[in-house]
Amino acid sequence: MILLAIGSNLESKFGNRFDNIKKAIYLLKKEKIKVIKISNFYETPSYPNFKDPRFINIIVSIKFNSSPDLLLKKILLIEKKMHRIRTIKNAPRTCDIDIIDFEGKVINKKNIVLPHPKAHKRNFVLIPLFEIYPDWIHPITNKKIHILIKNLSIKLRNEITRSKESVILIQ
Ligand code: PH2
Ligand code: MG
Ligand code: MG
Repeated sequence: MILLAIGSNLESKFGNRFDNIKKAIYLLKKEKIKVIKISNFYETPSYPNFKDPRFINIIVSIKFNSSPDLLLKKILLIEKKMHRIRTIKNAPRTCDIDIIDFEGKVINKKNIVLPHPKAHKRNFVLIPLFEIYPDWIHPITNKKIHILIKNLSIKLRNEITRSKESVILIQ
């Protein structure tokens, strides 16, 4: 299973935060990346910069028959097409795509760390992931996702809301 987290907290020429995520999913498909499941949209504050615009986040699972490096290359290309401008760390962005899990691989390289090193601490990863894969297990700690969610602070569990808007997956 390959899991991606997609987030947006800035409008772009393609539209609002929801439009940006939909456009990113469209661009994944255009890159011949098969999208298998999509969670609902979730809204959270921007961490750690609470004064920045709030994020919309989503988790998708994909089928991709090549290496994590090639996937990362395609992701960076899509972020560029989404007019993501890289300035300071955690600056608001039109589109951020992170690889959360790539078939349980554990990789520690300069450009790619798997599973995503913060995945187990992030409400905007765990809650949408639980929605589509309630049996997911963290590849390093082997903890089940419901345990990881239970380990989040009450604050983190409360400050995430599911949006009414959703993506309909047409295969
Ligand atoms: N991504 C970050 C930093 N902070 N906060 C939220 N709510 N959602 C994100 O996707 C996010 C973040 C770094 O990529
Ligand atoms: Mg990120
Ligand atoms: Mg990223």
